[in-house]
Amino acid sequence: DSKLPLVVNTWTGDFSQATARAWDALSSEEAHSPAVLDAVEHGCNTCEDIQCGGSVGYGGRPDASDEVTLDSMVMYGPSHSVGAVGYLRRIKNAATVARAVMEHTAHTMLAGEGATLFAKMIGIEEDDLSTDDSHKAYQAWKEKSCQPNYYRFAGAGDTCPPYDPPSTPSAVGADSSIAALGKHGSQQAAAYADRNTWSRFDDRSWLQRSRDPARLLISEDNHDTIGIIAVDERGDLACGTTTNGAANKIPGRVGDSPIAGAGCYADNDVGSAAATGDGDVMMRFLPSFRAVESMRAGFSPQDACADALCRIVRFYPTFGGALVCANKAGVHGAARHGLSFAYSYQSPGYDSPQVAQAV
Ligand code: SD4
Repeated sequence: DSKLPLVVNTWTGDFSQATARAWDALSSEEAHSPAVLDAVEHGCNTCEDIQCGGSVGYGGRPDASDEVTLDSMVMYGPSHSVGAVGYLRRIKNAATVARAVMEHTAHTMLAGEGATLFAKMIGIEEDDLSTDDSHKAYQAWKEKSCQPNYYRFAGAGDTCPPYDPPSTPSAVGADSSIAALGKHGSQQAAAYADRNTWSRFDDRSWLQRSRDPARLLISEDNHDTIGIIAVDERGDLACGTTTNGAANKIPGRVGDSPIAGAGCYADNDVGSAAATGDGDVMMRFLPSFRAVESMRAGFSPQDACADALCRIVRFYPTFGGALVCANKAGVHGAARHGLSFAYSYQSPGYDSPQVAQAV
C-alpha cells in the first residue's frame, strides 16, 4: 500500500481522531503554513484536548508529586528543524509550544518553568493540568506505595518487593514482532548479536537495575503517547509527539518523546519514524533515528522498525515499546516488543482512518 499523502499515528481507539484531524490538515487547500506541520501539530493537539486513552495531555497520569507535566516535539523534514518541550508545566497544548520553539527561536528544546514562560510569551494561557481522575490515580499509586516502580530511591521503595534481576538477556522472545524481521533484517540482527558479548556487563548492577520488569506497565489499554507522521503529495515529511510521559515519574523526568531520533525523526530524503513505550530505555538507543537510517539502507518500514527494537531488546529483554515508520513513497509499517500494538493511518481512497496491527 503506497499512496500519498499519508498520515500514520501510534495506537488506535480515540487516537484515530487525531489521525483524522491530521488528515484534514494535510488535505486542506487553505493551508498557509506547511500542511505536514499543521497535520502533526493539530493531530497532537486533538489528543491533548480529548485526552486520548484517558492519558495523553491534561488529566493524564500524574508524576510522583501529583502533578501532570507534558513532553512534546515536532520535526520538519524539508529544513531538518526540530522544536521540543520537556517537563512542560501548566500548559495544555504542548505540541503548539514545541512548534513555536522550532519556528520562533534558535533553540531546539525548552524545559520546565522556562518552557512554561515561553508558552505564556507566545500567548498561551496557563491551565491546571490536574483533574479529579489524575488526583485519584495519584492516590491509588500512593496507597500501593511504589508500583509501577519509577520512584526508587532511599525511603520511597521500602515496601516494594525485593528486586530480582532477570538473568542474562535472552534472544528475542516470542512476544515480539521482531520475530517477523525480513531476511535482510534477521541477518543484520544475528550479526549484531555475534558482535556483543554479554559477559562484560555482568558486574554492572546499575545496568541490571534498570531492567526491572515491573518498571513500566504499558499495554494497549495503558499508554500515553501519540506519535504522528505526515507525508504530503511531494513526499515532504513531518513528525510530532505529545505525552504526559510515564506515570509516577520523578518530577523533572523527561522521556524519549521530545528527543529527536528517540520520540520521532524525519529525514526528508528517506522517511520518518515515531516511538511509544518505555522511554527511559528507548532514548538510550535513538530508535526512530535508527529506523530511518535502516530505511535509507534499504529496509522496508516494517523491518526498519523491528531492527531498531531488536537493538534495544538485546540489552533490555523485558522492555515494552513500539515503533511506526513511513517512507517517502508512502509505505508504512510497525513493530512492537513486550506489548500488543495497533496503529492507525489514512491515505487516499479511505474516508476515515484505517487500523493496522503490528504483527
Ligand atoms: C515516555 N514514551 O515518556 C513515553 C511513554 C509512552 O505510551 O510512550 N507511553 O516514556
